[in-house]
Amino acid sequence: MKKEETILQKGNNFSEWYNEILKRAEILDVRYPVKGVYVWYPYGYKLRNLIYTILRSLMDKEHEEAQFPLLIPKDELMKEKEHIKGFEEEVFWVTKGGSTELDVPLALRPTSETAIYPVFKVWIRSHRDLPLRIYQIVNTFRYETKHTRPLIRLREITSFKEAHTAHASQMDAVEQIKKAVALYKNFFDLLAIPYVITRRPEWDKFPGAEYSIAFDTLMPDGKTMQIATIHLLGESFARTFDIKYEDKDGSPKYVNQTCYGISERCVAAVISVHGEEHGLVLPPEVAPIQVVIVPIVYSSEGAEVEKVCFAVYEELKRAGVRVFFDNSDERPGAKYYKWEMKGVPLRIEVGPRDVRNNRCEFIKRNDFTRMQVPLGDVVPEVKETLKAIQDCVHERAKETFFANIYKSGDSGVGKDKSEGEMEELRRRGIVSIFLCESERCGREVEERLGVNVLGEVIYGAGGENEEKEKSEGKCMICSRKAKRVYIARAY
Ligand code: PR8
Repeated sequence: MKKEETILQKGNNFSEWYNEILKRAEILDVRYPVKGVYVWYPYGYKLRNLIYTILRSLMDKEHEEAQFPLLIPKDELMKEKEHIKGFEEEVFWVTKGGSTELDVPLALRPTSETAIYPVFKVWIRSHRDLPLRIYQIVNTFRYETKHTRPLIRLREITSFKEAHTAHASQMDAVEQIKKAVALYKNFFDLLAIPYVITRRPEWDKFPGAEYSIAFDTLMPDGKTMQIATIHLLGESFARTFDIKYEDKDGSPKYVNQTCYGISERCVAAVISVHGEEHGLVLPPEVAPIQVVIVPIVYSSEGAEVEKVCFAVYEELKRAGVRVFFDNSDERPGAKYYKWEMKGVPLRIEVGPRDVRNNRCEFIKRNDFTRMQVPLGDVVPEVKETLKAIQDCVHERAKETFFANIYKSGDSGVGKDKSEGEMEELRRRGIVSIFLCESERCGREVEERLGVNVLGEVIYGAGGENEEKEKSEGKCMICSRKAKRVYIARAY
């Protein structure tokens, strides 16, 4: 590609690249005058909707979609002690109606446990009502004090998919956790986003949960981003909100609960992981426009070219492909630039010579390779090529991701290693080390290396076998028995 058509190199200054691409590809307008609150452009919103359509279709297999209120009365929000301790500083409050002070201040939901569980209490009566599995896709509000970032750290999370389930026993709830992990794996695979899965350390679990499992991906600057979490709540919320069911033998029992969530960070991941210096590279599964047709019209044969383009357009549309025919007055070069920036996976060019030879030309966005295709084969060739692009984008992302997961030796990282080696580890993507469960050792690693402890490895560089693969050693700080954990600089 020509030099002037490139934008910033994403590796060198990811933050600048990211902000530039959100603007130029028309994903998000960041000019709204409230910190951490942004506007979706129509193109960005289409991308968001396609991603959430996939998520919905996966969720709908075993969950029902519902919708709960945005406002939570203060007394409900304050009920679960651990939960509110975790969220206290992040809550936005509504305290007035017009000029009248409200009797009970209302919180804008930071997440909806305390809005949903009082309703679960009245919905759940008997064992026949279980399992109950609902989800909603709504906006939530968090008064984030860390540096806010579009799609990544928001004060208004616009696309919070939260699932809440209730079960008859802990065993059933744990089974649900496994299903949620499988569902999220499936989801991120379709987005071609690689991930590791860890069990978060005790001190970093969701407020009120027994344990938390998280998916993290790697951003181009070497920092990880948490893209999904799954929490076992056990009976803690059921006891607080008195959610009981009558068991088969007539005895009252508390339900056992789980919840799990995904935000528009999944859109940020698609943009950041796949994009490059020419703009977005969208996996065909989620591309608002999968194919753009560009006529190359210089000569008297223009009308003929347009006619062929239109026929190809009609044929692809009928075949269910998301196709756009760009017959605007712009020069072809300007069109290429625009659609490359927006990440359209496949461009079809038709010029006078192509028309004479009854063919067209395919240009793949992911590697800019070209191929000539007979007009009669366009539909099957497009379908095959889109599938190949999807796989290729995924493979490339996985290659980069797994090349940036390192295993440190068992001899200890902090203690024995030189400053140079420590700096190297800090700089790298995800590093696996041995660390015991104590918060003191975890915090020490975080401080000394300037990283975050992601947690015990459930699914990592070794795939499903990671656990079996030498998963026990000595803690790098205290030398006690320890498990493999991942550490990384995290968003
Ligand atoms: C729960 N309750 O709330 P979680 N901006 C963008 N994305 C965010 C932000 C933010 N400020 N904060 C969190 N996320 C549970 C599960 C119902 C559902 C994203 O869990 O607090 C992160 O990817 O862990 C996080 O993993 C996910 O939302 C769920 O939030």
